[in-house]
Amino acid sequence: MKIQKQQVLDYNEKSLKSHEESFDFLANKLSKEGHDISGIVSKLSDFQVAIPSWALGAGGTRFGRFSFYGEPSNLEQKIEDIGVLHSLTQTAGAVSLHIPWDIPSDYAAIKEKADALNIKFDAVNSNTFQDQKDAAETYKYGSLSNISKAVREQAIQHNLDVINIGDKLGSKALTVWLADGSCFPGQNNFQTAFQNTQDSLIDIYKGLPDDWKMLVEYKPYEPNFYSTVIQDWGASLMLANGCGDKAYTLVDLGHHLPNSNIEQIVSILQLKGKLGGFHFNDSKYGDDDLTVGSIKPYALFLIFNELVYGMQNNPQNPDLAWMIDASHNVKDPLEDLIQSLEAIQEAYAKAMLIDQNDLKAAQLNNDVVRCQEILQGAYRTDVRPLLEKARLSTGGALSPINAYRSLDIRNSLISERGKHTIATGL
Ligand code: AOS
Ligand code: ZN
Ligand code: ZN
Ligand code: ZN
Repeated sequence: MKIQKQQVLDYNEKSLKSHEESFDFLANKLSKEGHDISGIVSKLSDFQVAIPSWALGAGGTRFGRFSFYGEPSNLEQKIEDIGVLHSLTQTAGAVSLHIPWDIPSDYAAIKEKADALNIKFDAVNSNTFQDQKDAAETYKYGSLSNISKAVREQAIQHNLDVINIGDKLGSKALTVWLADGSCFPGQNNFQTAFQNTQDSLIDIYKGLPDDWKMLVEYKPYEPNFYSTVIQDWGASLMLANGCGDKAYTLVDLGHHLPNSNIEQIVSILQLKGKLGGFHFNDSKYGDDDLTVGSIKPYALFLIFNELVYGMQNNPQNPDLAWMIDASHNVKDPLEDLIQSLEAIQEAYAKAMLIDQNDLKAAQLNNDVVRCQEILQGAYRTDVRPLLEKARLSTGGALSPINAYRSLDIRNSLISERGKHTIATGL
């Protein structure tokens, strides 16, 4: 499955005029207000988000899994799906692999396929939350934190193997997310579990190539419901600091207790130069992994406001690994990802409309009302014509979702792959 450039051009043809009208109107208005429209549009075109390999099939819940049909059943097909997303959105220029779900059987062939579709390999994810086939030790009671040295060593070795796999593909980061924790009070010694985790991470860190990063993801609960070893950004930051300069905190939007001020966390981590990566999704209750922007788009915008500020003012913080970590079981996964990519771009574009000088002046005057007006003025702007322009300038579709439907991609995938295919993942 591969979308040809001409198909997208033909599809765009009929909406071109109405796009131009709405773009000109908006660009004119925003330029008068002092915004650099071509600068914003080119930043939008440059912004690339990695697609998680595990989101290309319909996600499961612990109760069931319902295929959306035509799912990719191997890594080649997953890359092809991302190629479809990238052709339409021009924003999905990377993939984040999960090992062992995505071990390549032929590295050269996978690289060639990804290169041809202009897809890079972003952070690779290790998996010590499931027992692997034929493994000597079990992760039932934890991995890097386990009281058993043999289990810890197995988990450390797995992470080193993942680095090795990623290295062959051109990845430059390892994401570590641990399910380690306890379900009942007294089950674990908190200090021992934390110290074991730190020591294990240091062993992994020692195997990290010089130009790699280690991204330490945190999450307050699930699958453990009493305690999680890396429960929050504080724990993650301590562990990253304990490893060294190449270790950073990774923020997954769904990994916070209700009403946490995520934008503030993001902001302070950037100040400290320790924000390494992002898992975008949305949630109503917990780690719901819903489509980005589907529940709390204003919160997403406020997060982007801090990210934009950080990108402009915090040279001490490295470029971020932008990734989506969303999946569920009622939408076509590719349509879902298109919606997520659009929501990310929209929040980014709106955040770039915040006049940081005006905002600073209002803050210095303690003009609270004006501060809110500045933020909400940007938020209320319909920036979709800017997104369209960014896509158009790089060969993408004016409306990726409509193009996906009008090109009937899902049915092509079904006829190519068959109906009852299952993508690896959760
Ligand atoms: C788990 O909750 C985390 O979000 C991880 O990023 C995990 O590796 C990913 O969701 C795949 O299961
Ligand atoms: Zn995540
Ligand atoms: Zn998660
Ligand atoms: Zn999640």
